Amino acid sequence: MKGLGGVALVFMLLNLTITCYGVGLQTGFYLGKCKGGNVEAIIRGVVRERFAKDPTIAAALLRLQFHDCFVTGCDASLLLNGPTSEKTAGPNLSVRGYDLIDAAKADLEIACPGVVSCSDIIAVATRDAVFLSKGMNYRVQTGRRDGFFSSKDNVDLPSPSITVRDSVKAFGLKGINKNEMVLLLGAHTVGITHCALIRNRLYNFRNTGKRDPTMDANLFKLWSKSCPKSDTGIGNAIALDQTINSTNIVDNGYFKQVKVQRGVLEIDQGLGIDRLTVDIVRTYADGPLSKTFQADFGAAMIKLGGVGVLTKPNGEIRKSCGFVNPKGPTKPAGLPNLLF
Ligand code: HEM
Ligand SMILES: *[C@@H]1O[C@H](CO)[C@@H](O)[C@H](O)[C@H]1NC(C)=O
Ligand SMILES: CC(=O)N[C@H]1CO[C@H](CO)[C@@H](O)[C@@H]1O
Repeated sequence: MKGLGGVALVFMLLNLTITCYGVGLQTGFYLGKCKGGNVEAIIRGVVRERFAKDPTIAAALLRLQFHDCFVTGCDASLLLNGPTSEKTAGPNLSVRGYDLIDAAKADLEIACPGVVSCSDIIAVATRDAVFLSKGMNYRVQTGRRDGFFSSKDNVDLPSPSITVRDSVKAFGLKGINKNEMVLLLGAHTVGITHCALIRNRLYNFRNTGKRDPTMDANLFKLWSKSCPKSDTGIGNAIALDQTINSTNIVDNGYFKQVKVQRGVLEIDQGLGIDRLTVDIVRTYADGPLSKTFQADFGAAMIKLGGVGVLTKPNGEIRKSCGFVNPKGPTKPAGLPNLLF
């Protein structure tokens, strides 16, 4: 390949590559695109109805969006069914909310078939659920298209015992900086984990045979009853934000708890101890940035929503979120798989 042709191809590839990393999203992408329908209002209606029955849907959707976006980008690959798709991987444990995305998709396919991507439904529904949970109505971006591939082998989600340093690295690889990472972990202001994921902190911290010395003594007492050493199964549910009556509220309570050694997962408490992040935790707990937590969390969610997105001409608008459309595009010979 020589001369201008080669240069043009390089530019084309560069352009496609950039497209893969979030350029091309905008707020209100669907305005005027759904016959007479208002896409975001239709999604909001479905989320409102569910939230009224089950406010834990906010936690479910936040986790669902994280697990989708962190693995091969926000391309709804997590939603695809199949014997070896992403949702069959270990960390899918207790990911919920698939049915809500399907319900919104069904309504949208009636209003305007083939227009709204499943990956955008995830992003909009999550924002709506955050808002209903007293978080901010942040300016969610849309314009994503859905991917064609999903494999459990791609699932590289961080473990709850990841070190802060390694977590910063892992998020960095997705284009998310340290400050944004801490804010995103602030999503643990809602929802639950299970005894199985903290048993090591209670009884055998880093193979010492002892408890995690950074754990608040009252929490240890409480949990040694509800999560006894003798249990082996998944165990009881434990609120990720130990603020009383705040499991379904999106606020900075998580940071206040982490600041006083009441973080739940090892990575949660790690944020409040490691010198890389301790100052960020403090400023969002009760320092100057505690007032901007909601806006900053919203901005971090927008950033997460831009990871590895597919926009035109890549990806597709799935008809059904669990399945790739029957006749996918054919890949022109010689172009790398990544782009198709
Ligand atoms: C280092 C990064 C992270 C790790 C290691 C991690 C780990 C975990 C674990 C182990 C659970 C509990 C699962 C269970 O017991 O069933 C959990 C729950 C949850 N995570 Fe994370 N997480 C991380 C980052 C995030 C991010 C970035 C978000 C969203 C922006 C998020 C949102 C949630 C939510 C909302 C729940 C509660 C789910 C529910 O109640 O259904 N997490 N996370
Ligand atoms: C938490 O909620 C329960 C039940 O609604 C209520 O009785 C209790 O007073 C609340 N506690 C606090 C600290 O708000
Ligand atoms: C919904 C779903 O696919 N769940 C799977 C999650 O991962 C476990 C362990 O790999 C599977 O057994 C589940 O079927």
